[in-house]
Amino acid sequence: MRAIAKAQPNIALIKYWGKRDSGRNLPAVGSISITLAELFTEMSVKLDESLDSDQLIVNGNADERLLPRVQRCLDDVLGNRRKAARVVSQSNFPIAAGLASSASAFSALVVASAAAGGQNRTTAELASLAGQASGSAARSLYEGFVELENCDDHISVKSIRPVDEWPLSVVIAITTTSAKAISSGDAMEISRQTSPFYSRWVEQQSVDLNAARSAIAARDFEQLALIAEHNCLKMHSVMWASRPPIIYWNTATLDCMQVVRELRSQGVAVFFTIDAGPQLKAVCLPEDESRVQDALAATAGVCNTMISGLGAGATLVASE
Ligand code: 2P0
Repeated sequence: MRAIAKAQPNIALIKYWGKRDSGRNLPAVGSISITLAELFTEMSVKLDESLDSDQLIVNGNADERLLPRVQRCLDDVLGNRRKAARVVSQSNFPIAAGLASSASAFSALVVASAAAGGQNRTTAELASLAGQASGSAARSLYEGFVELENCDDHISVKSIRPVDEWPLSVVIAITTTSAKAISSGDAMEISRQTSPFYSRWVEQQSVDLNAARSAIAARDFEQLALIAEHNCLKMHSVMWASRPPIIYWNTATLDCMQVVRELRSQGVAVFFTIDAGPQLKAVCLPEDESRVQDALAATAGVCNTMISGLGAGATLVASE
């Protein structure tokens, strides 16, 4: 009746932005991501009939704001006649600040709650349930390079290259630890309804997915760099052209982009990507990670840096 799961966030190289079915949280586009190794969320779920109601503790504090979303996810996994749950989540990185904390949190939540309920679900089922809670969470069930495909009425997720076949490093430049002003779910909806670029974004995504898939298959860093930066800037262009505009960057985000481009012009294999927040993620070869980290740490406005390799999908740590 109690289980603990651990999951890592993932960083999209070809991004998910927009939903085709908000009720079932189905994405409008496919995406390709890398699952990280060193950042993680550990989630404990205890089903306990002596509890009056569900409880959620995030990093040591009761979290009433996130509770309804967690309850919906528990209902999806266990059914709404389930016992009350005590859910305790601990992450080793800032949450709700564009570091994909919902991906690690909800993928860990589905794994832990299914195990606490004595269920034996396939990874594909768990990914689908995680995706209902948070689109990007479906990818954190899988290791290394992961593709989420949009099928007729469901998603299909798989690892397209395991970690050991192409180890890369990710250097994260944290430019603020405050929570973002607008959730990505709300921002996606504003983009869908108001951005003149949204329909083109959706139409063109398969071209970017094909290019990234080929680059990953060939381990062609330069091609992956070009398509990932293009796709990231295109997603942010969709947001900037929305009404009201959605601008997640700060000046340090822009300075970090310049630093990465400068390093690349000096021959360092590195590219950037930025999600729904002001943090910049620089993807590079492991031998260059210290150089990239030093350059980003020395950039004005960067308050912290973190390094991660690529890692495994969500795992069950304990169940009793
Ligand atoms: C991604 N993002 O592919 C994109 C890039 C942010 C920018 O998926 O509404 O928290 O819960 O399905 O998964 C962040 O959105 O959104 C995200 P919901 P989620 O990683």
